[in-house]
Order: sequence, then C-alpha cells, then structure tokens
Amino acid sequence: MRTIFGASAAFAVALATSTIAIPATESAGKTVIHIKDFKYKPTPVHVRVGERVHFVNDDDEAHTVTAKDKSFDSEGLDTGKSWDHVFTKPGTYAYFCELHPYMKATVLVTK
Ligand SMILES: [Cu+2]
Repeated sequence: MRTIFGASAAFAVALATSTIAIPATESAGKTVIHIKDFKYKPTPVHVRVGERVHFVNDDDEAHTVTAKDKSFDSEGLDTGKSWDHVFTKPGTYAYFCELHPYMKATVLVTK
C-alpha cells in the first residue's frame, strides 16, 4: 500500500507541475494567433488584462482582425504581416475578418 500511495503521490506532483508549466510558458512569451487557411488559430484564446496578443497572417490572402464591436481593427494585413493588440479590459472579445466575414474567433480576457 505504501508503494502505491508513493506512486500516486508522485503522479499527482507530476500533474500539478505540468499544469503550472503551461500558463507560465504562455505568460513568459506573448500570445500569438496565426491566421492560416482562412482561420484564426488557436481560438478561443485566454489572456490576462494588459497582455499583448500578436496576430500573424500566414495566409496567401489579406485578412483583418476586427472586433465585432469595432473596439479594435488591424485593417488589412497582407501575407506575412503582423499586428499586436493589448487587451486592457476583461471580457469576451469576438472578432472577425472584414474581408471574409465568415472567419470568426474569440479572445477571452480575464483579470
Ligand atoms: Cu480574411
């Protein structure tokens, strides 16, 4: 029994460590959203207030990053161009591409 408990405790520690490592990695670098194949990847994205989000157009077409409520707008991003936005208020931000309105994605901003 002692061995089984020890093994599960070690497993729990490993789990806890990996759970902590994921957000630490995200906050260490900036959040990057790639636009590829007429999609924003990944979505939805979770960020903290004040965090910078970097959008990169990896597609052969121009795209925009435009808030549904128009609170932000990258305007046209050609192939290889990028655009940054800092989210200063908590909330759920739906955005889309003005050139291809069926392209939709979400950024969730928490304190
Ligand atoms: Cu587009």
